[in-house]
Amino acid sequence: MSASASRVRLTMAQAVVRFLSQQRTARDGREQAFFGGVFGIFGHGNVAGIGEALHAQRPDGHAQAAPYESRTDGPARAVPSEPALRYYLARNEQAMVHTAAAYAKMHNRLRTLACTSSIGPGATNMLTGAAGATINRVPVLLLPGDIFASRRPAPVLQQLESSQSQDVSVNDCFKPVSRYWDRINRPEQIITALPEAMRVLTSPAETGAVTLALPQDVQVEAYDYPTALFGPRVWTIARPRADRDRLQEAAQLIRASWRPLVVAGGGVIYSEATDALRRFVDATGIAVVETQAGKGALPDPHPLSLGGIGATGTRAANLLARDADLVLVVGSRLSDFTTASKTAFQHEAVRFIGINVAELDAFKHAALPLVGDARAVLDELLPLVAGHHVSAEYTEAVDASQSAWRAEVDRIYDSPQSALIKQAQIIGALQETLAPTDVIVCAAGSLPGDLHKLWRARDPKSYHMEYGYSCMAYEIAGCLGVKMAAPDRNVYVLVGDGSYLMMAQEIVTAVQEGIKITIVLLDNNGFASIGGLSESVGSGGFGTHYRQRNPATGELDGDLLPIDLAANAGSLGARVWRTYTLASFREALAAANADARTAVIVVPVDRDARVSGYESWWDVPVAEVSTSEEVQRARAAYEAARRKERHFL
Ligand SMILES: Cc1ncc(C[n+]2csc(CCOP(=O)(O)OP(=O)(O)O)c2C)c(N)n1
Ligand SMILES: [Mg+2]
Repeated sequence: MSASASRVRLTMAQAVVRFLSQQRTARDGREQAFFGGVFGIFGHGNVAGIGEALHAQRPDGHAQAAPYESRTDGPARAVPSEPALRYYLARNEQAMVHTAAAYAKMHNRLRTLACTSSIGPGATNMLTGAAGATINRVPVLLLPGDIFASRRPAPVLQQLESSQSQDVSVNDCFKPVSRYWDRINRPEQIITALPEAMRVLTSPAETGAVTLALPQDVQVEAYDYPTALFGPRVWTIARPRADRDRLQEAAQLIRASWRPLVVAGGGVIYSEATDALRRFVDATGIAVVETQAGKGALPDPHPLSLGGIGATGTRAANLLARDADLVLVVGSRLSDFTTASKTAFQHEAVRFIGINVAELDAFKHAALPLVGDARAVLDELLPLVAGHHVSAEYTEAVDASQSAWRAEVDRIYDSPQSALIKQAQIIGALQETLAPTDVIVCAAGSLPGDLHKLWRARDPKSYHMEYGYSCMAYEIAGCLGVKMAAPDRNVYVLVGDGSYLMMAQEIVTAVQEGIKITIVLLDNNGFASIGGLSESVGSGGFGTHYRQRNPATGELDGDLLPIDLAANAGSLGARVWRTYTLASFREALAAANADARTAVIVVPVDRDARVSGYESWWDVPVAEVSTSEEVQRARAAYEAARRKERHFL
C-alpha cells in the first residue's frame, strides 16, 4: 500500500504542533527550522488544545507513544521522535507577538516564532503585534483560540455576540492586520490551511502576520490525518529576478543621471544584499542614504554613506536627496518619514527606480519598477552599468558633506553636560562602548529620530529599529526576540519612560529564560517627542508631561509623578543601576556588561535638549481654525511647508 494512504489519528491541535515542528526554510543553500518555538499564554480557549499538544510533544511526553498512531494501512507503530517546539511563557500576548516579530526580523525573515492565545482578550491583545508585523513585513504565526464551532454552550466566557450573525468572533478583527486569515471549523481544514499559511509566511513579497483562529472545541477534536502532512518540508526562499528590458532601461537612466542617489531600505538587509549594494556603489560612485529599516545596509564607515534620509535624516543625506535627479529605491516602502512627507525630492525632473520584491512598493512614485529580490537585481544591474561612474564634482560634494556631517555628530556627542545628561550624550557613550556587532533596539519616542541621525551602524544587523508601526511597548519585548535570535551578540534596548511604563513586564520573561538583555531607560518625565510635536502645532506640550493633577489649576501641571523606575525594574528581577552623570553611566554600562543577568540602567535625561531636524519636514496637520495665536502661527507655517509636497505621477 502506498505511503500516502498512511494516516495518523491526532487532535487538530496536536496536528498543528506536529506540522509546525517540521517546517524549514532554505536560501542560498542554507537551511534552518522555520519555527524557533511557541510563545503563549493559556486560557480556556487553548489550554486543552494547543496547550495539551505542546505538553505532549515534549521529549518525555506521550506524543511519541503509540496511542496516537493508527494506521489504516497496517499495524500501529510508534511515531518516530521529532524535534520539539519549545514553549515560552510570556506576560502579555501583545508582547509575545513583538518578540516573535523581532526574532523574525533579526533572522532576516527566515525564521520566526508562533504565538498561541486563549479566546477573547488574550486573542485581541495580539492585534497590535499583528498590525506591527504586517506593516513591517515580518512573518509571525498567530494561533488565537476561538469560540466553539459547534456553538453548543454559546455564549461562552469572553464571547462577543451579534444579533445579526453567529459567524462572528473577536478574531474577525485580525483580518485587516493579517496577510492570511483563516478559521478552522473542522479539523481536516488544516490540511489545506497550514500549507497556505506557510506559503504566505515565507513569501518575501507577501509576508506579515498569519492568523489561524482555532475554535476551542475543534482544537481537541481527533481526525485521521495523512502522515504525509507531517513530513519535513523545506520552503525555498527564492530570489526573483527583474524583467530584462526594464533592467536595460534602468541602466540607461543611471548612465544619463548627473546626481543619482540610492535609498537603501530594510529589503537590502532582509535580502542579505549589503555586499551587492557595496559592490554596486563602489563601481558607480553613487552615494547611499538609509531608511530606519535600512540603517546598516552600507555599514559605517564608507566614503559613499551619508546616513539617514528624510524627516529624521542627516543634513548630508537630505541635501543630496533634494537635488537628486535619479533615486534608486532599494527595498523601501517609502513611508512619510523617508520621503519627508513627499518633500525630500525637489529636482524638477527627478525619476525613481523601484527595486523591490513587492510590486506595491516597486511601483511607488511612478518608479521604473524592477520587481525582484534586492540582491539579485543589484547583481544583474551592475554589469549593465559597467564603466559608468559619477562625475568628480559629485564625488567631491559627497565627500565634503560626509565630513561636515561627521563633524556635526562629534559636536553633538561632545557637547558639555548641563545639569541633566542629554539623550544624545548617552547615545554617544553607547556608540563609543559597543562593539560593531552589538545590537541596539528601539521603536518609539524621541530616540528613533536621534538614533537615525547620529548612530553609526557598523554591521547590517546592529541597528534594530521598529519604525514601521513605531509601537511603544515593542522595545523590551522586541529586545528579547533579538537576543533569542542572536544569542552570541550583546543586545541593548534604548527605551523612554513612556514606552517603559507601557510594557515593562517582559523583563520577567527575560529573567525566566535567563536571557541577558541590557535596558537603557531614559527618563524625561513623559513624552519629549510628542511634547515637542505638540509645541510645534501650537498646543504647548499639553498632556505630555508626567505630572500630578494640580488642585489649584485642575490641570496636569502639579508635582512630578513619584515614580521610581529603578525600583520597578528591580522588582521584576533585573539588576539595576541609577546614573546621574555620564561618568556613572559609563561605569554602570561596564558593570552591566560584566553581569550575566538582565540589566536596567536608569538615566534621567534633559527633556528639552533635543537634536534638531536637518533640512526636513514631517506632515502633521495643524488646526485650520483656532482662537490661539500660537496655533494660527503654526498653521501658517504648516501651509507654507506643505507647498513643497509633491505628487510623482
Ligand atoms: C502604542 C503607542 N501609543 C502612542 C504612540 C504615540 N507616541 C509616540 S512617541 C510617544 C511618547 C513616548 O514617550 P517616551 O517613551 O517617554 O519617549 P520620549 O518621547 O520621552 O523620548 C507617544 C505617546 C505610539 N507610538 N505608540
Ligand atoms: Mg520620555
